[in-house]
Amino acid sequence: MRVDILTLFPEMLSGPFSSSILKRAQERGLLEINLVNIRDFSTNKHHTVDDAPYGGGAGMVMGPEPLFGAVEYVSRELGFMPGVVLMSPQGRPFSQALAANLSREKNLIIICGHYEGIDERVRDTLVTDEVSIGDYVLTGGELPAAVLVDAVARLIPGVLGEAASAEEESFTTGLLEYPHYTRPREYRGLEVPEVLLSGHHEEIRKWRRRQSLLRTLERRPELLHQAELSREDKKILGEIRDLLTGLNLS
Ligand code: 4HQ
Repeated sequence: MRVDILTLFPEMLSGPFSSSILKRAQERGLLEINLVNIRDFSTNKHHTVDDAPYGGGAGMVMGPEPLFGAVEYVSRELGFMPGVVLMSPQGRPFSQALAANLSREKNLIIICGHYEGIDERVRDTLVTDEVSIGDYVLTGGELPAAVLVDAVARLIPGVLGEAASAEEESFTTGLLEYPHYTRPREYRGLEVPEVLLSGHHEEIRKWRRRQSLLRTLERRPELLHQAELSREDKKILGEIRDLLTGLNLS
């Protein structure tokens, strides 16, 4: 996959893609990240990219000209117009499902806005997908773009190891992860749950599933409505609910 990221601050994005798994994905030719400086497409003499809003008010708005210039430059290079994603708090909430859909694309252009945002005509004519990474306000779209690319890239076949992608399958059931432990078996008096040391694979599997369900019920109960639950899961949840009812917390 090739991703062209249009930004006024490319230096904000060189770090996140230069280490670990995303670095290796680029070295292996599975991922290509192109940072495009929007300012390079300003045609006025001071190379400005923003202006005061029509109708008045505080702040500045990124004008259409450099953004159209940058998108048209990239699409001409590609020979076609790929999906154009705008990072914005007004976008649709980013999710694992959206990451999975985007990971099937050959190309993406991502626009990182700054200041009060971008001229609405860019949204109306160039943007195919407006995406928010959460209900909080950042200074620009660069960190959201890094989050989106990270979540998408790890789903591209070959980017994670074989074992990790099989794990992915089972985790995409929509539950929270069970607790993990490694050596030593006792640390400062804190012990690893006995079942994990037992070597009883079926008991370990059941314990982990129960922990996942318990954690999800406690922390993110709304996830249980979407999750794929087996008969066994429903039985375990029933038992947990009975236990909590028995305690009669109130
Ligand atoms: N911004 N999810 C403001 C975000 C954001 C978010 C990006 C800040 C756009 C103009 N983007 N600029 N949350 O807060 O995607």
